[in-house]
Amino acid sequence: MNLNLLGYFRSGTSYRVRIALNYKGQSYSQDPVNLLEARHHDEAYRAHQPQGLVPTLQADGEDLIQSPAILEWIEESWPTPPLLPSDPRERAHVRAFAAVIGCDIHPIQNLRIMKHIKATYGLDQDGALEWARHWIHSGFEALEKLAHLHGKEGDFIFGDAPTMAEVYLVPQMYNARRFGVPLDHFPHLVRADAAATAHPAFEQAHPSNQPDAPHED
Ligand SMILES: N[C@@H](CCC(=O)N[C@@H](CS)C(=O)NCC(=O)O)C(=O)O
Repeated sequence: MNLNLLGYFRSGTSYRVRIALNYKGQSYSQDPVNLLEARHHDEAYRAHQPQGLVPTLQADGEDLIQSPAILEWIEESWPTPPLLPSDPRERAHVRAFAAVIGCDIHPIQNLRIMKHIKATYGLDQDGALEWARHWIHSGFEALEKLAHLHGKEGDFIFGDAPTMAEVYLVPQMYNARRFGVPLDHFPHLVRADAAATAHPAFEQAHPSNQPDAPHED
C-alpha cells in the first residue's frame, strides 16, 4: 500500500501516527505541512483535512484524518505486532489512558488554542505556557494514577511491550518537556517514556529525525 503522511515534525498527533506506522513495519513518504508558516490553512491542505489540522494520512491516495481514527485503522490493517491487548477490558483501559491525552490534554494546549488565548485574553507567552503546563500537569496526575491502578508489570504502562498508551504518551511527554512541565511526580510515565523512546520505531518517529526538522550546523 502506498502511504504518504501530511504532517509536521513537532506535531504530537503526526508523531503518534509515525510511531504506529514504524511499529507495524510500514514504510511511508512524508509531505511536511509547516504549521509555523500556517501552511495548514492553505486551501490546498484544507482540501485534504477540512479543519486545517495535521495529520492526514494518504492511503493509496485516499485521505484519512483524525489521529485516533488513523491509529485504529492502522491497528486493524496490521494487527501484528498489536498495539492493543486482546482482552476487551484491558483494551478499554489502554484506550482510556490514550483518551486522557487525545481528548483532554492535547486539544487544549494546541497551537491554535495558545494563539487564541493570547490574542483574545491578552495573555503573554509566559501566561500561555503556564496555561499549557497546568493542563498537562493535571492530566499527567490522572495518568499516573491510572498507570498505578490498571498498569501491568513491565517497562511499559501495560506490560512488557508498547501499546497505544505509549503511542500517545511519548509525544505528550515530548511536549511536556518543551513546555517545562516538571516530571518528578510521574515515575510510571517517565519510565514508560524512557522504555518506549529506546525502541527503534519510536526513535525513528522522533521529531528531530524528520525531514522537516531544522538541521543543526
Ligand atoms: N484531533 C486531531 C487534532 C489534530 C491537531 O490538533 N493537530 C495539530 C498539531 S498536533 C494542528 O494541526 N495544529 C494546528 C493549529 O493548532 O493551528 C487529531 O488527533 O488528528
